[in-house]
Amino acid sequence: MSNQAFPDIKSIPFEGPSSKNPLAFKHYNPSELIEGKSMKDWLRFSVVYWHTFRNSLSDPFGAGTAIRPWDDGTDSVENAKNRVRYAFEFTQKLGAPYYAFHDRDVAPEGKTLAESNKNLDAVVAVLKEEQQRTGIKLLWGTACLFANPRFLHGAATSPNADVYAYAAAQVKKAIEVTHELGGEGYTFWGGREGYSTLWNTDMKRELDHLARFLHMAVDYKKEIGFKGQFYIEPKPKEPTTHQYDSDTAACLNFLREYGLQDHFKMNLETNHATLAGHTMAHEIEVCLGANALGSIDANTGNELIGWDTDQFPTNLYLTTQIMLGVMKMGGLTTGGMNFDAKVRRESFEPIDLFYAHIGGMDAFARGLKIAAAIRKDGRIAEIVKNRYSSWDSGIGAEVEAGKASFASLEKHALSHPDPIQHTSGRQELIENIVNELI
Ligand code: XLS
Ligand code: NI
Ligand code: NI
Repeated sequence: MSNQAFPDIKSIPFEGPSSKNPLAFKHYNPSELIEGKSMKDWLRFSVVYWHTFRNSLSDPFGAGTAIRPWDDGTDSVENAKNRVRYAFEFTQKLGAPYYAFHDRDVAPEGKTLAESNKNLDAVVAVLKEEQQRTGIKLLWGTACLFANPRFLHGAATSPNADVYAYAAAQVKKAIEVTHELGGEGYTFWGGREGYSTLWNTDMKRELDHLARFLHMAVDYKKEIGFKGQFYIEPKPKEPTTHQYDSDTAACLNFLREYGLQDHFKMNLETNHATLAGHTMAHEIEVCLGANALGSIDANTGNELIGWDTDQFPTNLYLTTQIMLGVMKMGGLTTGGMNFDAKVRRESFEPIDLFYAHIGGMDAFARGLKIAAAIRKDGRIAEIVKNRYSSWDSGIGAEVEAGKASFASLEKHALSHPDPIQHTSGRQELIENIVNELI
C-alpha cells in the first residue's frame, strides 16, 4: 500500500464539454460565474463518509464487494485514523469543498460509551488536521442512532428510557465534535424513529419524547455556542414501516406543533422524496414556502425499486429542478449538495468512486446552467405569471388584500359571465421549452 490511494491522479480538472477524459469535468467549472456567483458557491459539493469510505457494498443477498486497499480490514482506531488521510486525499483530488459524517462512520464504537467517545476524539483530532491541511470543511455531522442493536426500537422514540438517555448522550457528543470541527450544520435523520406496527406503539407518547429530545438538543447547542444549522431529514419508510419524519409537510407540522420551527430546516434527499410518493421538486416547493430549505442529500432512487437505493444523480431534469429551487432562494447558505449516494455493488473498484462523483457533479453543474438559462429565457415564468394575472387587480387583488367576503364574491359572480375554461395550463408548451433549453 502506497501512502496515497490514488497516486496517479493529481486532481480532477475541468476540460469542457468536448473532453473525452473520464477523469475530468465536462461542466463543473468551479470558478465559472452563473448569475454573478461561482459554480463552487452555488453547488457546495460534499462527499459522505459513510457511503464513500465505509460502505462495503453488501446487500441482503450477498457480501460486500468493495475493494478499498487503504483499509486493513480491522475496526481498529489505527485503521480509522489512517482512513481519514485517504478520505481527504480523495475529496481534495475531486475538488469537493465539504464532507459529512456520522460519529460511527469515522471512529469505531467501543465497549462502553466512554470508550466510544475516546475513540471518536482520537479520530476527530486527525479530521481536524486534515481539514486544516486541505481546507476541506465539514458540511454537517450526525450521530448513528440506528446501526447498533440497542436502537432496534428507535432512539429518541424508543419505548425504553435508558436507550433514550444513551441516544441523548451520543447526540450530545456528536454535536460537540461537529462544533469542534467547525461544522456548518448538524443533521437529525430519524434512523429508526417510527414503528413497525401500531399494535405495540404509543405514537403520541413517542412523538412527545422526540420533541423533548430536539428541544434538549437546541438547548445544548445554545449552551456550547454551536452556531451551525440544525436539519431534519425527512424519509417516509425504511428501516421502519412508517418513519415519523415522513415528508417535509409532516416535519413542518411536527416542528410547529412542538414550537421547534425556528431551530430546524430540512435536509432533503431525492430518494426519500420519491419513497414518500413525491417528486424532489415537490419537497423543495414545500420547503421554499416555509423558508425551510437547508441542505440537499443529492442522490436518486431507481424508478423500479421501492427502497432507498441511494444512486448518484445523473438525471438532468432532476438536477435542473433542484437548482431552479435553490436559485429561487438565492442559494443555500449553510447547506450543500451532499452526495448521500453509493456506487453499485458491481462498481467495486476504487476508481468507480471518482467516476460516480464526477458524474454527479457534472449533472448538477449542467442543471445549474440549464436552470440559469430557463430563468434568463423567461418564457416559462411569463406563462406562470399570466396564469395568475386575474389576481393582480380587481376582485383577485381584493381577495389577496383580505378585502373580499362571500357576499362581495357572490355579487361579482352574479354580475360577470361564467368563467368557464379560462387560460390554458400550457404544460406541453412548457415541457417543450424545457427540452429546448436542456
Ligand atoms: C438514510 C439517510 C442517512 C442520513 C444521515 O436513508 O439518508 O444517510 O442522510 O443519517
Ligand atoms: Ni441522507
Ligand atoms: Ni437515504
